[in-house]
Amino acid sequence: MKRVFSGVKPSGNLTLGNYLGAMRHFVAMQDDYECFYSVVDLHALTVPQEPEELRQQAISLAALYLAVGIDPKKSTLFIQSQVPAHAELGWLLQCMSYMGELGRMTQYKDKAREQESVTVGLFTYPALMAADILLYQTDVVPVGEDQKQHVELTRDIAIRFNNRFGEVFKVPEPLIPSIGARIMSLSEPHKKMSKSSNSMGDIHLLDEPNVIKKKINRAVTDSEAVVRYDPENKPGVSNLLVIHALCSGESVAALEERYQGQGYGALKKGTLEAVLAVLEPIQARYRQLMASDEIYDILAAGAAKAREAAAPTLKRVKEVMGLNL
Ligand code: ATP
Ligand code: LTN
Repeated sequence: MKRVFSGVKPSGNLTLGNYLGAMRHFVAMQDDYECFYSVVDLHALTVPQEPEELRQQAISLAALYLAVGIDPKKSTLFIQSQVPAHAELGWLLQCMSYMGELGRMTQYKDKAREQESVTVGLFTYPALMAADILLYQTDVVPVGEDQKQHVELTRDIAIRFNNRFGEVFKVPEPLIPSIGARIMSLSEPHKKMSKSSNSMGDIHLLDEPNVIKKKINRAVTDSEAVVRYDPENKPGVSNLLVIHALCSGESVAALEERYQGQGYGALKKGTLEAVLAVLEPIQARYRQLMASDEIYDILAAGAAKAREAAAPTLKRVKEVMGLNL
């Protein structure tokens, strides 16, 4: 079976963007691939975190992985910091990465602008992400559009490493969904919906239904009053159409047809119903999981499996680099 790896940072409340652009696909891939899914807490540390909050967010994210449908019998779910090979290979790959290529990463440039002081970890983060992926000899990395550049860098690092030291790493492919790879903010539809922005434009997976209603009702549209998919000229309306389509399982074209001649009120009402139909069952499962201790056992077993799967690659890397005295 081919292998899948992907990770989500425990850096805030997950958004509908995380779900539609990434996690929904994680669930769909479980039957056809051997999947490794991680709560990448080491990555969250690239910007300041409160220790207690980070711990809680890591557990909450693990519960959400399960609530959206990750099945621990099929997939390996684990917390990154419980598998030391990530940090170890991360360092080795930092020594195979160039300042120039890391400096070109757009996520770094965007996040660096938002920070008062920028840590070295924020800069070298893509080398750690490459380690996450390459440790498991991953074939496919399902991610949203914003992570494409990092997966491409991972490929470059893997190829460079293999050229220098021999065929150690599988060179992975990104898998970016054709629709929903970049869900936009409802209030600023030219920006991506983001879990760390804390605005009315972001629908969180754990938002109360009345909060979601308020956010969708206030979503920015335009003055044309025509429901048409045109991301360039009608980013707000197009974003609502994509969210609606992905949540209700209909095509964007079918929705354009359905809402023809109706105002944006009808589109927003339909979008709200579709979003709640997806999120309410997830929220119910999440509450159940958080009320039990089951999750700790699942994560301990996941970490043990991940440690075992990661060990041969790290051993081989150390051998070829001359670290096996
Ligand atoms: P932050 O805003 O804290 O940087 P993030 O949501 O961008 O967080 P992650 O939580 O690590 O970052 O993202 C997990 C996955 O969700 C990634 O594959 C990412 O590409 C995807 N993703 C994030 N935001 C969106 C979005 N708005 N639309 C589609 N996919 C998204
Ligand atoms: N960089 C990603 C999170 C991430 C990831 C990974 C995704 C860390 N390691 C490995 C896929 C594979 C982000 O910021 N969203």
